[in-house]
Amino acid sequence: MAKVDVKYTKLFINNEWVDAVSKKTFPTINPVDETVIAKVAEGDKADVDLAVAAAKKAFHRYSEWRTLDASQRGRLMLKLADLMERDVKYLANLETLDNGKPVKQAEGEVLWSASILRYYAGKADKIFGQTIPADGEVVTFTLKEPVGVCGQILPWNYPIPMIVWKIAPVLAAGCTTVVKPAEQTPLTALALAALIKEAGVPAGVINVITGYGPTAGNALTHHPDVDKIAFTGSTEVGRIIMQAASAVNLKRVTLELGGKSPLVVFNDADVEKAAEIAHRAAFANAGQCCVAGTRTYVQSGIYDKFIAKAAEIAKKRSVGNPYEDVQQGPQIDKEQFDKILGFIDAGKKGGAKCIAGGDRQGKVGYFVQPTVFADVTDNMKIAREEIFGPVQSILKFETFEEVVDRANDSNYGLGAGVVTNDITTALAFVKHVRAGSMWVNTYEHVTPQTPFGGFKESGIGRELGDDGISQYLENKTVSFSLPKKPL
Ligand code: TXE
Repeated sequence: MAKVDVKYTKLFINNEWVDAVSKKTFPTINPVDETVIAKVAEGDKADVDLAVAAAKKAFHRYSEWRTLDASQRGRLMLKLADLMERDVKYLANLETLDNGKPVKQAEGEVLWSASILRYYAGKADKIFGQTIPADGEVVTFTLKEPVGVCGQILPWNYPIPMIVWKIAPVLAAGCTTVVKPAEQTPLTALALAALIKEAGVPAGVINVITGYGPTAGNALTHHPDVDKIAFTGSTEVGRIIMQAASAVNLKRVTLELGGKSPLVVFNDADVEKAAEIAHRAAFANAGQCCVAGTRTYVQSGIYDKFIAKAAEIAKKRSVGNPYEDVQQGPQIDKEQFDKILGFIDAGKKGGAKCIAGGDRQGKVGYFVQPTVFADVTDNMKIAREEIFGPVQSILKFETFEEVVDRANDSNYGLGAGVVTNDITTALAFVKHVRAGSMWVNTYEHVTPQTPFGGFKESGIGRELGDDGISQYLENKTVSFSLPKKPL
């Protein structure tokens, strides 16, 4: 196991490291060997109040942050991206320690996150309104203004990318924020906070409160001085957050929630390539991916060949110590591990055919074998609910119309994929399947420029791309009365 120095375990408020008001701490666990890595400050309402006050002060109309040129906000973001690249090894090793993902993958995620900061850095001084030919004797224009103090609640599956997805548009738009990382993975958010300070971001602009959802998270979503909540996590908590956001004031809300995304393979596809695409779609990040393509629909003409290949690839997938050259580390925690094994059990008992994996791996740590079920039918639990683990369900279909209906028969609508060489089939599929991201002959291609988010119960609003920043802006309309209509 690599030795990683855990440098930061306190709350980050107003660019200072402080203990929780209660002095309480909570343990963060290494999912490889189930040992305690560190004790981290357990923030609660009193700490959230302090952090929101700091964020509010930093958003005051005459503050350093509000009076900074927009281009300078971009410069700070570029600096932060450079610092992330400088510390890529440290950040990746820390991420692997806390989350369990393979360290090579973690490195890629740090670099990808830096590219997102750079994308939004370029936008900082390109946020502007319109002039509008309004009726009457007026000159009318709009101003795009920062939405204000934000509260941002993060999941544990991609800790570094998730904090960057959230803070990049905050910085570009000129907002301020209080971030609450997931309790399973608090360490890299704190390491990033240190870089935010080093980059020169003024005090109070970004604050990080580590702690639990029902306490710290709840205080943030109910705080009267928070103008907007951004959340990534389960649909269940998404509903709670939406209610909380309207309980005290009326916060703007963006939600990025769960999924049960379909990937459809037509008869004309190359079976080997299609099985590889489907494998990556289902197993990336140990299946802990909101857009994971976990419902693999395969047309009957190639079904038998496909399932044989899918099982072969899954059996070869390397699982083990994430500091070694493996494709998959452990699941995040005991709760998720038990939940996934429960789903595997339900798959077996429900009549699906387990053709790869089907059990835990080893005796210590939260490792699960890459598992493939064939002959899955639409009403089975494993075909309907989000498993969030390395489990692929393969279902057979006959016709285009049938599979479009079945793909859409879900409360979720985050991602969908299609593998075919027929452009008409691909475009018709893209048009008729209801999901926020569609991939043709590939899967999970997410870039800084591409809006990301869900239809139906997979969420509200979009992150990344132009849409991502618009969720951090208010549109103010200004009309000047004139003695006569201007030219
Ligand atoms: O999520 P939670 P959990 C799905 C996936 C997974 C399931 C449960 O199916 O198996 O959710 O995971 C904070 N007020 N996804 O329990 O509880 C919490 O502290 C305010 C999909 O980890 O939704 C954490 O910071 N905040 C997903 C964050 O919400 C609250 C990624 C997410 O935790 C809160 C993760 C409350 N009342 C899980 N309760 C994706 N979309 O990628 C909890 N939190």
